Amino acid sequence: MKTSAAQDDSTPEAGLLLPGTVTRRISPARSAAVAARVGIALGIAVTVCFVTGLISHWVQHPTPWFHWPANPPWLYRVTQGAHVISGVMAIPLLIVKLWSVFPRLFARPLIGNPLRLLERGSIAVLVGSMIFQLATGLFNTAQYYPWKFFFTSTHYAMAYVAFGALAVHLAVKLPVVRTALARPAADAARTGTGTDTPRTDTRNDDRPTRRGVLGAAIAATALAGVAVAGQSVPWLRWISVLSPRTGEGPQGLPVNRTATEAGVTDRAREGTYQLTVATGGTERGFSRAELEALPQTSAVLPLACVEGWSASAHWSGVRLRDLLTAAGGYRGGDVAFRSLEQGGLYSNTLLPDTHVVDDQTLIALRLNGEELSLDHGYPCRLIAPNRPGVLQTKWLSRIEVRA
Ligand SMILES: Nc1nc2c(c(=O)[nH]1)N[C@H]1C(S)=C(S)[C@@H](COP(=O)(O)O)O[C@H]1N2
Ligand SMILES: [Mo]
Repeated sequence: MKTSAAQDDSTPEAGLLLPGTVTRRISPARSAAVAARVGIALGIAVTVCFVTGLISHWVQHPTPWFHWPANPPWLYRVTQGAHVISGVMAIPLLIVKLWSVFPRLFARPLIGNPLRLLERGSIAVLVGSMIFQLATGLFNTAQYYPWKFFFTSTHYAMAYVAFGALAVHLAVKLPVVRTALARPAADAARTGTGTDTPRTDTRNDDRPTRRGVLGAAIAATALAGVAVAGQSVPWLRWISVLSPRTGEGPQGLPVNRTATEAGVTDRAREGTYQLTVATGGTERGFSRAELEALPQTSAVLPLACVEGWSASAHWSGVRLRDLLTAAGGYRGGDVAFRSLEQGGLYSNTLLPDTHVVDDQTLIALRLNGEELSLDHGYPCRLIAPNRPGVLQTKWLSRIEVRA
C-alpha cells in the first residue's frame, strides 16, 4: 500500500485506493503531472487577481497607510484590467484543475491523520471560495447582481479566505508538486513507465491524454483572456465577445448609469443650476456659463470602471485647483463631491489632496470635442487621473473642501 503521495504520483492510480475497475477507466491525464502544471498557471492568475483586487479595494476605501498616486494616469486602468482578465482566465484553469484531481477527491482514507485533515479542509475551503470569487466577479463584469449581499465587501473578505486556503494548499502539496514537475508531462501510462496497473485497453483508448488536456487548458485560458481583454485593450476589441460596454454610448464612451436611471434629468437641465463650491468658510455658486468663463484645461484621461471596461477620452473643463482658487482659495485637505443624484452609492466621493492639486483633475464640461452629454454628467462631472470610474462623480451639485 502506498502511503506517501510523493512516492509515485505520476499515474492517476497512485495513492488512490479505489476499485480496479474504476481506476482503470481514469484518464492518465487526471494526474499530478497535469494538476501541478495547471495549478501553477492557476496560482499565477489568482495571485495577479488578488493583488490587483486589493489595490482596487484600497483605492475605493481609503486606508491611512495606503497611498495611491495621481500619476501615471493610466495605472488604475492597467491594474483593474489585469484584475478582470486574470480572474476570467482563472475560470477555465480552475475547471481543468478540478477535473484533473477529481478522482483523488474520493481517495481513501477520506480524513486520516491531522495533515490529511488539513489538506482536505483547505481543499474544501479553497474550491468553495474560488468558485464563489470567480462566479461573483464574472457576474459583476456583466453588471449582474443576482444576490442579496453587498458585492464589494463580500468579494473582498472572501479574497482573503481563498488566498489563505491557496497558501495552505500549496504548502501541503509542495512535495507532490516538486515530484510531478521533475518528470515530463507526457503520458507515463502510454509509454509504459511509472504505472503499477497492467493495461489491456491501450489500443482502443479514447481517454484524453495529458498533452491533449494541457493543450486544451492553454487554448481555453487564452480564449477566455482574449474574450474579455477587449474591454480594456483597444486593439483587442474586435475579437472580444465578452466586452459588454465597449465603444458604445454617446460621444464614443460607454455609459454606466444614465441620467434617467439616476433620476437627475430635470435637475440637470434646470436653468437655475448652480455648482456650489465651499472652501474654508466661504461658499460660492457657479452657473454653467460661469464655469465656461473660467480658464479651460484639457486632458486625455481614461474612464476605468471597476467592472472591467475602460476607455480613453478627451476631456476639457475647469481645473479643480483653478476652481477652488476662484471660489476663495485652497489650503490643503481632501475634497468632497456631491451629485444631483439623490441617494445611491455613487452620488458622493472624497478626493484625496494628491489628486486635488493634480494638473489633470478637472471639472469636465466637454467630452471628445462636444458639450458633455446628459448621460455622461452634464452640467459637469469630476474626472481625475488614475481613479476608478465609480469615483468619477457625474452631475455635480456641490464641492466642499474638508479642512
Ligand atoms: N452620480 C453618479 N456618478 C457616477 C455614477 C453613478 O451611478 N452616479 N457611476 C460611476 C461609474 S460606476 C462609472 S464607471 C462612471 C462611468 O461614467 P460614464 O457613464 O460617463 O461612462 O461614472 C461614475 N459616476
Ligand atoms: Mo463603474
